[in-house]
This record gives sequence, structure tokens and C-alpha cells, in this order.
Amino acid sequence: MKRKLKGLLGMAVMVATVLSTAGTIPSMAAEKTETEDNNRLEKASSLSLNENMKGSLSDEDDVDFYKFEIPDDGKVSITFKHEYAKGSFTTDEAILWKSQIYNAEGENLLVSENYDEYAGKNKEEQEGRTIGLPRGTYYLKVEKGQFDHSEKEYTLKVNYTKTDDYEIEDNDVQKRAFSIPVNKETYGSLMTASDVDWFAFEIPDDGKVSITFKHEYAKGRVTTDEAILWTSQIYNAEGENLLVSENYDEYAGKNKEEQEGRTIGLPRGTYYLKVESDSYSGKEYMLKVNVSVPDMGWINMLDGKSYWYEGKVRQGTYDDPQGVLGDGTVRGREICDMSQKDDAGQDGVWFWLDSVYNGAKATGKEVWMPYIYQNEAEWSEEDIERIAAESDYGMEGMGRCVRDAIKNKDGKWVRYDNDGKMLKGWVEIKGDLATAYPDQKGNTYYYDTRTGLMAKGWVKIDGKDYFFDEVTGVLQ
Ligand SMILES: [Ca+2]
Ligand SMILES: [Ca+2]
Ligand SMILES: [Ca+2]
Ligand SMILES: [Ca+2]
Repeated sequence: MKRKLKGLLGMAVMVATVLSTAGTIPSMAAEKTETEDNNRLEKASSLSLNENMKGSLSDEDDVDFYKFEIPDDGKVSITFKHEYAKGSFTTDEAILWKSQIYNAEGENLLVSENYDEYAGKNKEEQEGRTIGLPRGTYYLKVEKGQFDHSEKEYTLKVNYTKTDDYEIEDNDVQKRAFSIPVNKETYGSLMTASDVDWFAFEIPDDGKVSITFKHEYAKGRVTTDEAILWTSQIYNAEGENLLVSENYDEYAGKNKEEQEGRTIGLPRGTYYLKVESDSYSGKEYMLKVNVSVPDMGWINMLDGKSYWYEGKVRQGTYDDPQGVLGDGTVRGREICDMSQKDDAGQDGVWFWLDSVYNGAKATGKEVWMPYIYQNEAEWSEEDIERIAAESDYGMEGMGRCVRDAIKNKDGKWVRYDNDGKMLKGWVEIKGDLATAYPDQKGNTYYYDTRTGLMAKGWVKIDGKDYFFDEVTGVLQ
């Protein structure tokens, strides 16, 4: 008797369900409902973007395919919604539905692999992760979870926004990299732990490059707050890893601050950025390739050498018109970096750009510099002051550098230390510089405190006479 009653109750519930469904038909007309049989991709129900679609898995073998068109490249996510549901055998944590995006070739794009992992335990709507898709025809497949299913009605919506700043899949290999502008924010996500996102960017002039990477607080699936969730690294066109940001977001798991990787100098050209998962997070990330080209200043290139640029052009090379010395040779160029202070605390430090090394800053090197203002050898003191003042007008303090450079009409031997700075005053040379002259006795030199001219022969310094070797300049 008891058993029969239960059966009757079950029937009553079924009837009630049918009635209530019938009663909501008018409002449902506004929302589309799947059309069976849609169990195969070829029979997919058409779905409009950004509109709700209702369906249900009528039994555990039911599969519902939906078809939608992406009119322009843009980003897509799936909202999946249902009332509280519980499977037959499983716990509240069970996945009762799975819904995934396929392309026209029937390839699973895995966009929502795990997005409804909470489907069983609540009726909140779930929005899967976002994927950037090129325009075209796509399919959404809804099927039962791996171990369990529910016959309850579900509502789904394909959210679409046209974008030009969201990575477009498939960009998993370098040759399909998504092109991005520099100094502008680009967004993306790793859809799965195996997703890889390649970006291509162009540097029009030699410049300094760093990567900004930003995301909301995120935590990996199995790991601690300290986990690295993403890695992103710069590659050249040959596919060589330039190691720019090896560890730059090593704090990715534990905060939502933006991370800026180290700055490297790169010659103009096309480069690539590869973002991939370490300890995985599917959250959206923002990245920006920061490129700055100094109007006047140094770029430390990946070869470990420093180069000086003026007006975006590398100086001190064989092509540098100012690299032609007074003796007609091209060996490089002496420059005054006004952003640095010399040992005496004055603005302006002299460096030597060595044409032998394509303009690289010379370090630990002795240089013979002929008089480079030979055409102006007859300048008066007034002329020199005028030129110096004009130089100051362009860059405060530059006049002092110019004034110093116009002196030494007989040319000069100067020396640059291991950091590349021109030596000034009393110097004891040890190490790399001294090894160039292993036979010399002593290692004390004196260089003019303004021009860097190496003292030779008898020289009066601070009222006292000293004698320096006529050839090597060593104090005797
Ligand atoms: Ca169905
Ligand atoms: Ca179906
Ligand atoms: Ca991606
Ligand atoms: Ca990808």
C-alpha cells in the first residue's frame, strides 16, 4: 500500500510539472527553446547571441547542440543557469551538465571545460571563462556530466562583445601569434591549463622594453598563495627565449597588484610574447608591452653592452658623422652624459662610444683623441663661451662639457674605467686596466680634472711639480 501511494505521488508530481510548464508558455515564447532532435552538430538548434536559450537533457543520452554566428572577432563567454539540482547517486559537488564550444570543424575549443563545476550544488548562474574568437560559425554542446546528470531545465546564453584588445584563439603556436600594439593594454585568459597564448609586437626603433602583467587575486587549484600561475616571456623571431620576464610574476598568486618585469633593450624588430600556465588560473589577465625610446640616453642591450642614442639613432658607430675624429679616422665618439654626476659631484660624465663595437660604451679602455674641433682652432675665448652658452640653452650644464671638449688642441690620451667613466684626477690603476701594460713600473696616473687629459712629463698639480713617464703617463 505504501509503495503504491508513493507511485501515485510520483505521478501527481509529473502532472504538476507538465501543467506548470504549459502555464508558462506565453512568457517562454520570448525566450527560445531548443528544438529536438539536436543531438548531432549537423542538427544544432540556432542560438542568438546575448539571448537566453532554454533546454534540458531529457535523459542521460540526450545531447543538445546549438549553433551561433560570431559576426566579428570578439570575446565570448557562456552563462549557464539552472535551479538547484542534485543527481541520482552523487553529492552536491557533482557536475550534472557539461557545455563546451566547438568550431565549425567540430574541434572542441574547451572554453568551458570546467566552468560549471558547481552546477550540482546551487542555482546561481555560472559564467564560464572568456575566449577570444575569430568571426565564424560555432557550436555549443550540452551533455551530461561525467558521472551524473539532471533532467531539469537549463538556461544558457552566449555572451559576445566585439573587441580589438582581446587575444583571439587559436594563438597556441608562435606562427599564429595575435598581433598587439605596444604601450596599450591587451586582455586574455588561459582557457585550460594547456592553453598557450602567443602575442606578436613590433618595435619600430631600438628601445627599452618591459612587460606589465596584471590580474585579479587568483589562486591555483592545488597550490598555495605563493604559486606562480602564469609565466610570460619574450621571444625573438627565431623563437629564442630572451628571458625578459622569467620570474616577473612570481607573486602572481598572492596579490592583485600589477607586476612589471625587468627592462631590457631590444633592437627594432618583431618580437613575441608567450603566456602560459604554471600553476593554473583561468582568470582574465591584462598585459602591456611598454616600449620607450630615449630621445637622448643609454639603452642596455641584451648583449650586456650599453649604447647611446640621440634622436632614436645609435651613436658612435662607423656611420656616425660625429664619430669622425680630427685625424680623419672613425673610431667612435666622446659623449657627455648630463644625467650623471662625476666624482667631484658635477653634472656630466664623459664616456667613449667605440665604433669597433658598433658604438658600445667602452670600458677599461685607453683612447687617443685627436683634437676634434680643428676647424674651430682659432676660436677666441668669447667664441667658446658663446658656444657653451648655446649648448646650455639646449641642455642645462652641457656648456661645461662643450667648454672642456674644446680645450686640448693637441689632442689627448684619456682613459675610461671599468664602468666606462672617463678617469679624472689622481688614479691608481689596478686590475683590467693595468694588465694592458704588464711591464710598467708603478700604477699611478693623473688625469686633468676637467678634460681627462693624461699627464705626461713635468706637470704642476696643486702647486707641486710631478714627473710622469712621457709615453705611458705613469708617475715616476
Ligand atoms: Ca534536449
Ligand atoms: Ca538533444
Ligand atoms: Ca587564451
Ligand atoms: Ca591560446
